[in-house]
Amino acid sequence: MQLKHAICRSIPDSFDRAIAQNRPASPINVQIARQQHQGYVRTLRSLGLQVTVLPGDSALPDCCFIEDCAVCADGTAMITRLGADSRRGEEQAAAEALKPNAHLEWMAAPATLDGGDCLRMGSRLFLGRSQRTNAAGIDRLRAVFEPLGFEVIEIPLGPILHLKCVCSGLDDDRVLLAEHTISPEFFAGKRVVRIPAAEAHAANCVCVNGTVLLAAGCPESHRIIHAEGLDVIELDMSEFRKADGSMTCLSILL
Ligand code: CIR
Repeated sequence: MQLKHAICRSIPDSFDRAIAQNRPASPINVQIARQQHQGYVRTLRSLGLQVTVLPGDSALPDCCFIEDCAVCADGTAMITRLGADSRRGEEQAAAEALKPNAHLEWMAAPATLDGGDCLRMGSRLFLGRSQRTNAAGIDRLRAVFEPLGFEVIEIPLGPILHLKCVCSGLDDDRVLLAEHTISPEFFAGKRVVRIPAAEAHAANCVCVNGTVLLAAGCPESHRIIHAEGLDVIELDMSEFRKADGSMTCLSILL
């Protein structure tokens, strides 16, 4: 699938109060996060994407993780109801930005879903059932996308935050998966490219038209992806990792 656009959202001043499952060893440095975010946007542009960067909102410390606000496929964008209370409201700006490019669908309480739980590969939507994405959210996603010809495959995640914390698509046929996380059997019919558990955070990568944006400092994953015939660009994501985020979370790709 040829990607053309990305929607990103700037780092708010309050980013050092973003949700973190574990307290980081050192606090988030907002200035460094901004530099890393600029590097990410620059890289997407260098790969030919037209990137829209929405302003951050200090009332929403996690708002740069815009991926969680929508699931987009084939001209339809389902605007999510985010699983974390403190994040509700982030979806409004994303919806405004998506409106010119997509038909919008919405979800209502009690449904919750974070976009980081949804991995699209061709006509399949792999969907994590997680602390953030509940049964009603999954039902709503099915109601929107199954009539459009998508097959929705539910994957129970247990303690894993989001599905794409442990896997992402290299293309429609290849999934990058961190070992000892979820069963490769969920991806029947796809080629599963495994990376070592010690580099699990590298499994959250973005592939833009044949080039993979990979978290820096994961040499084995770099080698494995390169051996798949893909170019790799490493980006330092240290400040996003402290808030349990990484590469996919920072954009909605169209
Ligand atoms: C959160 O806990 O919601 C944020 N601190 C991290 C969200 C990361 N999003 C993603 O992986 N799609």
